[in-house]
Amino acid sequence: MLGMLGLGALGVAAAPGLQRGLESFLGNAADEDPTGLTGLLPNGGGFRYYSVASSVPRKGADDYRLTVDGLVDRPATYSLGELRAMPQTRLVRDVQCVTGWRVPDTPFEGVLLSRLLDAAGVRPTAGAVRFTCFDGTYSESLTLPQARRKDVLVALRMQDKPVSHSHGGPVRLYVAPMYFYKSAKWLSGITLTEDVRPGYWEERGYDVDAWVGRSNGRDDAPTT
Ligand SMILES: Nc1nc2c(c(=O)[nH]1)N[C@H]1C(S)=C(S)[C@@H](COP(=O)(O)O)O[C@H]1N2
Ligand SMILES: [Mo]
Repeated sequence: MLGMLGLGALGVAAAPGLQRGLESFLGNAADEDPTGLTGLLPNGGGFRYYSVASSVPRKGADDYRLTVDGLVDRPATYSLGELRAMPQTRLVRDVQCVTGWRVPDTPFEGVLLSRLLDAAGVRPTAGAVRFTCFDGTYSESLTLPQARRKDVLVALRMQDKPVSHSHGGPVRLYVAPMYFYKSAKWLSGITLTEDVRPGYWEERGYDVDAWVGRSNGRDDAPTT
């Protein structure tokens, strides 16, 4: 409990853009809710749009690039068109933010992360994957076995539409079995590393293994 209280303060200190941009709107709500705004923002279908960066460039078919590098034999860079041309997988699961809000039965569609890892030829020394974002700030991580799961996507579509800019488009990560903070928005880099490098919220105390219902989110989070 003390840990979580400490976390709230840390999260706010580390997100000055958010505080500056939204404090008039939210008052102190963000103090208690560092990873998912408390529901005061206009949102589509139960989602809270969330960004720790104060502004994020818009990218589309002309200028979007996804790099796969690190401990791989064949580093690669994909355009949006190239990702769209690959086989697409569709998943329909509940989205669950660690702070409690959830959106049931949300379709995501995209390229299996494991396919991109196989194409890159992961070296035996690699044990983890680090994700970086073109917002310049956010990062995430998965162990290699987690990253190879069939319910982890490099998502191009969400709610049966191209992923919108606010939801992290044109390409975001979607880690279906974990809290939504694992699903990095504005995905631009996939780097194979030896060990897990904790991501943005993980450096601020949230669990690296963010299984819904089995990590340090809310005690009452449902186990879907
Ligand atoms: N780049 C980036 N990705 C991010 C975040 C962020 O602030 N920046 N927030 C995370 C958190 S805590 C949540 S709940 C979801 C919110 O996704 P949404 O804005 O599409 O609802 O994105 C996750 N991915
Ligand atoms: Mo979140």
